[in-house]
Amino acid sequence: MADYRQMWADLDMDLATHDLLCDALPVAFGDVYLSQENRPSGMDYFNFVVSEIHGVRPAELIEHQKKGGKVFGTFCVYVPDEIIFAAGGIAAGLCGGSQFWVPAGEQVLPRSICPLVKASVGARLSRTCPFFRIADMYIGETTCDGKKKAWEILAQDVPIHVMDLPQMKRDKDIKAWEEEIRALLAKVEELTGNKVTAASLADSIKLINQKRQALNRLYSSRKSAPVPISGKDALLAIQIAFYDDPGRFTSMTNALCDELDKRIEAGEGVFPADAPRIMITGTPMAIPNWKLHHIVETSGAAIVVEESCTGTRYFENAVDESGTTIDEQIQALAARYMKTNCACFTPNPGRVQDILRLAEEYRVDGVIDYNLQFCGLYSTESYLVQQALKEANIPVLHIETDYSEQDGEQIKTRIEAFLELIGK
Ligand code: BJ8
Repeated sequence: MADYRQMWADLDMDLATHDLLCDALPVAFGDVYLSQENRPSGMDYFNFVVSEIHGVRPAELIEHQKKGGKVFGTFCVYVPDEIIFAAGGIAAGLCGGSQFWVPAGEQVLPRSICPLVKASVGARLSRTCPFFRIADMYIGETTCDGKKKAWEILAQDVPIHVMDLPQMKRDKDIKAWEEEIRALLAKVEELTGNKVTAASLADSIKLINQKRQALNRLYSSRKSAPVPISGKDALLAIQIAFYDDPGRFTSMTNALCDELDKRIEAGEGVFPADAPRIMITGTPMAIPNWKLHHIVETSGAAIVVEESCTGTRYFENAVDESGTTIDEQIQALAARYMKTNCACFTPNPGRVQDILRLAEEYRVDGVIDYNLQFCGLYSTESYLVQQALKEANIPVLHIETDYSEQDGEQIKTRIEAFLELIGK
């Protein structure tokens, strides 16, 4: 990585502790990613983004701020980036995916909170992530109890606007979400000093839809056998989608997909055509959480789809682009975002339907139901997910884990037994 120490110092980061993270990440990335064979050359861009993870993009965000722009940190796929970009702001996903930040989070949170929340709070309070330092404002949401309470703690340190996400999907809930999007728009206008117009919102809706289309294309390529890209690489791309410049991300992902199309035509893949095809469903895997994918794919199976927020929930369903007034556009945004099926909704039959549909589309041989430890929403919904999969005769394995490496061997043993059971 180039030398960004002055930038980090200007962000008031804890440089000594941050050095430890900078030393550890390239080793982990080398072990997990660079050890793969026959990777598409289009992954070079994503490798570069990771190699400069705390440098290049943070520097761009700071450049934006120097020109008077604002940066908004987000934590959930229900927060509509379109509103932020329409006001000339930049949205950057902030979810913490590293064990490195968990101890700092545990200083202010109970241990029995999911690692994603602990790492996110820890990343801010330990001053060891430039993204968490740069954001002018965080946009929280009322999805789970851990997050709701975490916002109150973070609010002592950074301005936060919290969106009140309904937990049902009746017409009145969709209307309520429209109101929340309106309130976000007003907040973003206030902070940026820019007015959102129907034209600027139309542009940002297109911009984000194009990113969704590129991800859709990437995922569709994984329906082929042999699969032209590893699950690990697809996961990396989608993790980067949360904070990269959307236009650049779209063009780099489309370039990668052009290469994957050629691979498919040539029958070229990264796993043998008969390798077991696995779907991951459940809680998100924020960067650099590559733990489960690494274990599964070094056990000989290919992960071909993730029904998660670092997966299909992030890009499925486009926003209707036909609206010509801000009111119509906000309605279209609310309608699209409320199609996402997170376990924080009740009832949530759409998620089970999505899982069964994706299992068919991606021709999966088995499903791993992945649960971040202490996420009560997903672990409780797991009963219905497993029941539906069993009824459909699709083998399923429930794995509950955190970000630490301690249970790696035990998980590997369970996955190997599961793959044996699948019998491929
Ligand atoms: S839409 S999955 S990004 S809330 S894993 S923090 S739910 S205790 S991340 Fe999520 Fe939005 Fe839902 Fe997706 Fe809480 Fe569970 Fe932790 Fe979670």
